[in-house]
Amino acid sequence: MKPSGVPRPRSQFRFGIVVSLFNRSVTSRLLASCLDGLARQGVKRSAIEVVKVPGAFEIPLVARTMAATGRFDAIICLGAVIRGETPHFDYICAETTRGIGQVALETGIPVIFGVLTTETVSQAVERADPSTFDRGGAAAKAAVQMAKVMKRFGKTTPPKEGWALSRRWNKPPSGH
Ligand code: INI
Repeated sequence: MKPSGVPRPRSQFRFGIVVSLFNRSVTSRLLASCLDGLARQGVKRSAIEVVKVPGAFEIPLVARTMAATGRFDAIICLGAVIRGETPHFDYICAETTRGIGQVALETGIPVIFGVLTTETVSQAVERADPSTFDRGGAAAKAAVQMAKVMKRFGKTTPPKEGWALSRRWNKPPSGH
């Protein structure tokens, strides 16, 4: 066991965070605890880029754009979709979930799903609260874990279609 008080080694990983502003009182908590979680794992603030978007529906496009830069080892998506009186909730949830999953598969970059989908505001607040469910902190942990997992495989062969999006796969082999 490491003696307490010994600082963790600095992480070399870089992370992109896309956070939606809709239900901002909840998403700002998610963002704060996610940044906290990354810091606790040795990630410098300068290794994190945060981009804000209007709502959860806009997250996948920005996540894909960030992933395609090749600058990040993982992208973390944070948002809060809370059921209202209309079926809007179901459409937003379905599109956001599908889009976020698609970004990871298309680019080969891990994309973390930190979007809350709840019935009520109080459920969302509880999930964002670092002293209870701490979904922001959990997203940070998952991002570091996935960055490590994918590093094990190095640069893998991209499929014929799909990963062409990512600059990471488009770099010429070294020596060329
Ligand atoms: N966006 C959210 O992030 N959460 C919600 O709960 C929500 N609701 O309920 O409507 C929501 N809607 C906005 C949507 O994500 C888009 O920003 C908007 O439709 C513009 O494209």
